[in-house]
Amino acid sequence: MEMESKVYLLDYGAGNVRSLINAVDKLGFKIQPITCIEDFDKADKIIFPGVGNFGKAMQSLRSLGYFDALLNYLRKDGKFFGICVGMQCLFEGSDEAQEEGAQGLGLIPGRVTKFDCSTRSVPHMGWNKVFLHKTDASGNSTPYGIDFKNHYYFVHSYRVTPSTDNSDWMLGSTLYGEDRFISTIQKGNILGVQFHPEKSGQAGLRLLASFLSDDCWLKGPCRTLEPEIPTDKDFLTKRIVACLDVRANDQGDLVVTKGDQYDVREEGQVRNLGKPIALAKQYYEEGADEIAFLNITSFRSCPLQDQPMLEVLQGASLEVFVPLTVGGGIRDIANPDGSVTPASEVAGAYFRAGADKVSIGSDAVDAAEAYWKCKKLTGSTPIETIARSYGSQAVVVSIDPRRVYVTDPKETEHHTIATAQPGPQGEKFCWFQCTSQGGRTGRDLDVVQLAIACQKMGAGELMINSIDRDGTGLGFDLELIQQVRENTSLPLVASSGAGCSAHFQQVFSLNPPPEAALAAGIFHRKSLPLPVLKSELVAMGLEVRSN
Ligand code: 1PR
Repeated sequence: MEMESKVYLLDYGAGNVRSLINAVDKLGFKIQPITCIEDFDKADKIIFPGVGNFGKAMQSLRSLGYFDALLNYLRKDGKFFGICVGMQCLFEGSDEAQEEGAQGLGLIPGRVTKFDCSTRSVPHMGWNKVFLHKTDASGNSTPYGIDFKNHYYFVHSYRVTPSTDNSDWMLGSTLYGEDRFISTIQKGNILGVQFHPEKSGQAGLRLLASFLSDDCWLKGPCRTLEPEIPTDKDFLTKRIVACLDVRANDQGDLVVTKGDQYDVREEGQVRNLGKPIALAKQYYEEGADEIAFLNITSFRSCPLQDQPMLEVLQGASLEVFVPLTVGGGIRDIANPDGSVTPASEVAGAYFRAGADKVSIGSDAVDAAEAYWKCKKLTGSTPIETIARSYGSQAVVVSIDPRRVYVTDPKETEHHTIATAQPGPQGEKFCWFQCTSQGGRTGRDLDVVQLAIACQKMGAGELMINSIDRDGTGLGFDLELIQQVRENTSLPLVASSGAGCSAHFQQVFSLNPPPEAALAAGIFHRKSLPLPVLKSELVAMGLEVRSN
């Protein structure tokens, strides 16, 4: 019977709603888009997965004529689930929206404001916990299946701070550093979360299922809990990213491969370590917090409709409910008829296919070099155009640096470090040179220059590979990560060289540490499966997400 209830999706086309649709589908429900004002009267339930930015969301609601219809629906206590910006829109307004007429729905007192980025990385990106402030009359302490034991996936730069005016709405709060913000709101039939249930693995699917199946605790008076909120420590986990380097092998099959210092051939053949979608599903089930797909032959030109990774993303997003990143070939694409598909359209195609973030390699190096030539932003680089349309959190820059040794820092104008791993001639200094085309071309740009320029352009995260460490199992290049860390406040993903769990512990012991660590070979070769890695990290005292 419940299968027939009309669940509507309020979408204004700003990013990846594919995962939410897939999650609802996976749970056995059907969801249909709202296409006209009358749909608000027909709906039994509405899900509003705000993606992108507050101003754009509110302007879209107004221009589509949905503002009043949604407000009426909410005032009548219609069943509603707002996700991320979809929850923020219920408040009075947001500092994110400069546009005129971008006030919020004003249902809940309070304003959405930005995290302070002087003390920690912004956006708040990753898996964190929700402290619950209410139970139902019977003392059920996991309303909607939300459980303090679980972690949920957050990605946002703006948040609402609890106040006496909105305390009756606050169902859950979360700490980021010492900053406590509202992460779940609920009153009557209206529910909202700052995190993404469709990206929060099994814990998120349980919450969605609870909303969809009416298995709610909403009826009857509730009791207010005043949980002890520790203010000295948040529960943001260290993320573990499983990376799949994808390319066609010599037989033309799309396979996951893996290089040693970027060389993916063994006895002349491309290493074949499995099929991309099957491996992604396996790593998701084993507890990967994120999956990255890199098209490592993206330097070959290929029109958008022939991009093999689109199909991979479509397939993976049916089965994988943690964030998906896709990289390789995110740039302006020349088509056979001479036309050009701009990078933001290429990215848009990947978001619609199910990606949450795109990762930009070679094009970021070009853009950073151009930036340092004139020290001005053009507004037209792929990083800028994609960040403007889809938000900074959706733009990762992937760096492929290699060490260049010098005996004296005066030999170069690049940012050098004194290294504890001297060069082949005993050189005691080095700089980290950016490369493009997967390490094929060395550039006159170092990682510090790249990181600074990309942050200015609006990138949301940096993935730091190392050609020297890739596939070696010798551990992450801690000096490289440290140098980038000291020069940017962007969230960092340390990559290349992981061989055992102690290597993760080392990289997460940097001060300040990177937000995530990525590995490939140890998972593909099963020398350190994800469940073993995670349990060893827990034993080492690190906050990681349990499956
Ligand atoms: O330049 O925007 O088209 O993007 C190309 C992308 O493809 C870049 O992100 C680049 O890093 C990647 N890439 C290109 N060639 C290779 C190669 O290996 N021949 N892969 C390549 C980079 C590095 C990581 C690897 C980690 C962890 N591979 O993806 O997964 O080093 O490995 P490990 O744990 O086994 O040490 P564009």
